[in-house]
Amino acid sequence: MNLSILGIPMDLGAGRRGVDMGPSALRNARLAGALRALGHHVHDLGDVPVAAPETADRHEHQGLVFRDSILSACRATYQQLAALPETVFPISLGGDHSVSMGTVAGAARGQRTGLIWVDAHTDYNTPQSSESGNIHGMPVAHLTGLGDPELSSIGGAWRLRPEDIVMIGIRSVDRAERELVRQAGIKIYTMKDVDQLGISRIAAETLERLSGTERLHVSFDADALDPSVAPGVGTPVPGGLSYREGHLLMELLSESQRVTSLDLVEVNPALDTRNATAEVMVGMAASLLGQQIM
Ligand code: B3U
Ligand code: MN
Ligand code: MN
Repeated sequence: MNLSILGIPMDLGAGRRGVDMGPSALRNARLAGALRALGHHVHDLGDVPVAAPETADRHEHQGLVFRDSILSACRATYQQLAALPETVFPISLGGDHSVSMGTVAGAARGQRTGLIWVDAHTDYNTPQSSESGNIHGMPVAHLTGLGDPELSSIGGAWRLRPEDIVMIGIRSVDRAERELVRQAGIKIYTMKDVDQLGISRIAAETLERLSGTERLHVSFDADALDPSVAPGVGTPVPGGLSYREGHLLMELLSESQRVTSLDLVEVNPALDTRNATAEVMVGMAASLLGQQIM
């Protein structure tokens, strides 16, 4: 496959600094080499320009911290990805999860797209429901058309349908956010569901549910994994996916040959131990892109 890597060194959407170094950490953990070893053609597009928090206008547009700078970076991300040939598989490197307002819309190429959101959090806050004002807790709501009108139209008139979203690994949802997720009808697999059903059944149900979509995007937030496996994240939540649960999910999605794009986000090297979290995430990408045990 032709893979294109795009870095979005963004930490404006998160409550803690340092996640802007995620793209460097993932490249340092030999992302491109691991994927080339699987036989792919890998092209690195470099990084999208993102304002630094020290110089950006924090101006809290209706409670949205750094809204204008995040909007510009997500628009630039969208434009780069939307311009790629349809046969190219984009891998976007965050950055905090606000980048996905641009990556999912761009990778969709205007088509009906299923979204597999692997995360401890549902990231379905609106500016009204958010308790923090941090935009990385809001990307999915904006992708479905809720919230700030400009953030929700980064991909023009294209929208993600709530019935085309499946979330896996969930264990931290704000009170008002929970109501929004329920109302929208998004399919959620909490960690309790992972424990009870097992990840292989969840993968099969997810693929079945999203069988009507033309494209399939995986957005992998490092904090979906247990903090013992992925310590370098800004908002660690105990009780996450094990190393093998993460890999098995990626392996089963890989077998389906239906996934068309990927995000690796929320890797924060400033909070990591010897780049372990970036290395684990590179492993997840390799499993999604065909690496097999035997
Ligand atoms: N739900 C909280 C916390 C949060 C969301 N995503 C992350 N943290 N990484 C919020 O701020 O919206
Ligand atoms: Mn997230
Ligand atoms: Mn998260």
